[in-house]
Amino acid sequence: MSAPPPMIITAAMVGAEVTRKDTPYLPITAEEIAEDAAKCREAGAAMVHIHVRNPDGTPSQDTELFRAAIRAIRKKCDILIQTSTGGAVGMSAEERCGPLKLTGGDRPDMATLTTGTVNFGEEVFWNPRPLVREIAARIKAIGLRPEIECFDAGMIDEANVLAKAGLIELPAHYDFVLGVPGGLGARPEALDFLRASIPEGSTWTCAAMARHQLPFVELAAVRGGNARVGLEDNIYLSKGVLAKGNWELVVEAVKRARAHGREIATPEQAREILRLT
Ligand code: KMH
Ligand code: ZN
Repeated sequence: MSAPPPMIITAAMVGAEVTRKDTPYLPITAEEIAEDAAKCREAGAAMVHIHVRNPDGTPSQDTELFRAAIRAIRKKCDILIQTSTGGAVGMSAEERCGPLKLTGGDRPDMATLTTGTVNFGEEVFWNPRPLVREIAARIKAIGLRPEIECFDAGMIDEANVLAKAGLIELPAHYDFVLGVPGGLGARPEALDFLRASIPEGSTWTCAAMARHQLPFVELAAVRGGNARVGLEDNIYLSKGVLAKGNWELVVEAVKRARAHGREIATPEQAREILRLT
């Protein structure tokens, strides 16, 4: 059997839900995001998944805040930048598409696309089909490939429907988001079912929540996939010990991936693996 490709480590740095009360290490400003992103790159991350925040720390999908963050990151390093179109629960499609208004040198390298509705803690991450089609069309219009966010198995089937409608291309890249309360649980057999369900030639990343994050880096490493770590999904390096930044979670992820014999992808290799333009 041939060796798996280098493993892509993504740092989900900011999110929309974690606050400075949860962890003082959450980056909020463009400068803070860029500084942590550069350290993530140094530690081995090939990509960052970013949200942005207003100066008071509340979640935003504002185009100009994304522009500032993207410029600040690119000034410091060559890490790939994936912007969220999920935003925060309750945001409109228009609001969520804020980063997709960035073109030319400020265009992100990739954007997320959630293909179905899911309970999200005590709330609902609302993704009705017309909204999903609209976001998919807008990602396509600026020439990006989406990362299909799968909080549940049916979201893979829905991606097939979008492909039939010409809104995304297959094979695609999927992110299996496991362990969100209300979504699919972080169980190894769930991961195995999902990866067996995606179209031939597709690529996948696993983003497991909270205490599952680092163990699932190892499962992904063994299964030849990729992994996402970071403060959006988990603020702890170990039980009761806060990670001192996204970079510290990347350091640990890289260590665990290497222990399972995986090489770590550079941004250039990740661009090729993910077929990004
Ligand atoms: N904040 C969640 C409601 C994404 O970035 O595409 C949605 C989310 C997904 O984080
Ligand atoms: Zn996100």
